[in-house]
Amino acid sequence: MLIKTPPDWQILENKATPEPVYQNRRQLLKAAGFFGASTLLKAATGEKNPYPAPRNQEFTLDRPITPDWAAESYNNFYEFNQEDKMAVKKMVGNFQISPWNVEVTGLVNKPRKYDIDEIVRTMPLEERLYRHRCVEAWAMAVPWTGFPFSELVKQVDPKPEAKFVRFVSVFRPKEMPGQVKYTWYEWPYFEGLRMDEAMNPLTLVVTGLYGKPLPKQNGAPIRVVVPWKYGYKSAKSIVKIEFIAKQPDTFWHRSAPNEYGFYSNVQPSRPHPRWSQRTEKLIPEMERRPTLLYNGYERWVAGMYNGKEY
Ligand SMILES: Nc1nc2c(c(=O)[nH]1)N[C@H]1C(S)=C(S)[C@@H](COP(=O)(O)O)O[C@H]1N2
Ligand SMILES: [Mo]
Repeated sequence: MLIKTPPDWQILENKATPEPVYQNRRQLLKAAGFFGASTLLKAATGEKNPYPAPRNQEFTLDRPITPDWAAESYNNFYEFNQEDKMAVKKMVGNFQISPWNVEVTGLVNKPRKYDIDEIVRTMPLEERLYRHRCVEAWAMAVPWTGFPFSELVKQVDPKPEAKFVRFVSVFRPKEMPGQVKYTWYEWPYFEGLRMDEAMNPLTLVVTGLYGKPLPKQNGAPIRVVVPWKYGYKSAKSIVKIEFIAKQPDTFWHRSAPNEYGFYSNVQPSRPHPRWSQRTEKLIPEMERRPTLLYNGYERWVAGMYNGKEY
């Protein structure tokens, strides 16, 4: 039997509620006192739903918010698929995100293991509108929910020798087909930041997107977001955070040293061997715009650099 299915973009486009409509509807429902049974139960037991978190008004955009259906169906997540960004969402079904622990270790006085539920319950969650820029030149602008990485750093109390932070994504070959299929990569995915970059107020630990828990394809249940750097610096589905003395290697630098440096700050005048970085394309329409230095976050981050980092 031949069943003709329309391409995904089409389906999603038709079914999608535009973001402003969705927001208004939520507000109306709230005002009318509409709360689901689970919300009531949680209220009765003293457990509150942290989503949506209050929006931090410091972060505004120079472009429209990307529709949720686009940000949640056009993904780079090589643990699942590297050929087809729209396939990731369909391949995450077996990926188990609960229970989930994050180990914070290395050169710290108070190493600890966090349970994801504890993080969501106890950390100061806020919503931030951030631009996101992939090195492949596609870009989006989305409301992440999370908390400054510096809040976590405070709790573990790094030793003076800690100069870098290393993030390690989960290794689950039974649930992540890309970790089996793409044998030439060094799994699990790993990334890193210099200590001052990690402590920068922009560096966010993210657990939510569009006022809801992070979808699996976007790096559930917990990822980091570093908005002034190319997207690959923002590791998904993190299980380990290590404080170390020496600059760590990274997944992409290891796989193609001439293409990916450690810093990877968004820099329109420095072309990547395969992608000129002069302009970018906003998903889903793919309209072109000029790339902004440090992805538009110069005010927050330029002081950390002398312009030679790559
Ligand atoms: N573990 C892991 N983290 C990852 C990736 C990945 O393949 N694996 N891709 C990176 C890249 S290249 C980008 S652009 C962003 C994409 O995030 P998004 O799918 O939520 O837009 O995740 C980054 N984090
Ligand atoms: Mo990317």
